[in-house]
Amino acid sequence: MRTDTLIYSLASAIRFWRGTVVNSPRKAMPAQLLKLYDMEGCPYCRLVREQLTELDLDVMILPCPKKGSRFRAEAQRIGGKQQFPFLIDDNTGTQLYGSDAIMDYLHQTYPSDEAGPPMFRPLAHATSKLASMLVIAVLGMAGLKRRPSKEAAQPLELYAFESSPFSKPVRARLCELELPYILRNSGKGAWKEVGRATLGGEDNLQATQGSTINRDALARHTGRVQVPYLVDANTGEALFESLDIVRYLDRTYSLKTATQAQAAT
Ligand SMILES: N[C@@H](CCC(=O)N[C@@H](CS)C(=O)NCC(=O)O)C(=O)O
Repeated sequence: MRTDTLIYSLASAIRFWRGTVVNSPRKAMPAQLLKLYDMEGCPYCRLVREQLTELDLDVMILPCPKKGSRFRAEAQRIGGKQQFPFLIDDNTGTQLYGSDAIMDYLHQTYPSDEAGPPMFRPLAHATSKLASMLVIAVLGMAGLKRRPSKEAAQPLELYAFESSPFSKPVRARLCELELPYILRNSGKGAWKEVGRATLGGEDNLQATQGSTINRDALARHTGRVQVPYLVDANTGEALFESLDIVRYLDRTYSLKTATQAQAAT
């Protein structure tokens, strides 16, 4: 098993695999995409992203790694400080800092039919910090430190769910490269689907059809329900497989030399 997969799996286990299963599939997304100024490796941002998976909500991620030069200044201009997570919801004219305030807001504004077990906040904060520390200890500043990159004219699109150990390295690289992306949250429709990496073939696709908006879209467009899946409208590229996606991002957007990028994968 890859070291990063093992570490990200352990981190998700520490978080009790929150951010895996949707509470109840959403019938439609909010009219305006939510926006989250986010740092992938930040434990508070993780809690918000877990909830977005469980509430089955898409979100525009505006990555703000340490020393980031693209969206940090924007967050400061709009909200007054560089603190992450920072949520903007144009559907209600809301701007919020603070993971607890954001989670309370999302819970009230976008309730689901079957709310999942409530997060006991002190435990959520403690375990999320522990998960981040584990990742930093073994994988370094993954998802925290800026890598010089070319700008993308249009946001990329990523089908993923928060706890997925294969989605995590892709989100980490998108954050490091400061590439904005629409996170198409694709949480599993039920706990019984956990552990099944890929759904393909007619029987499996029948089972997953309509389970969530994004899983349904994946099945329709690709014939496969597997995450991560990246779509890049800038180049017309669309691909599965975390390692291939990270290599694609480095090749296309990183300003590091090819050798450095190769060493980092
Ligand atoms: N209480 C806040 C704490 C958020 C926080 O401390 N975020 C850190 C990142 S983990 C941050 O924004 N640091 C400033 C920076 O990275 O520039 C919350 O729950 O959202």
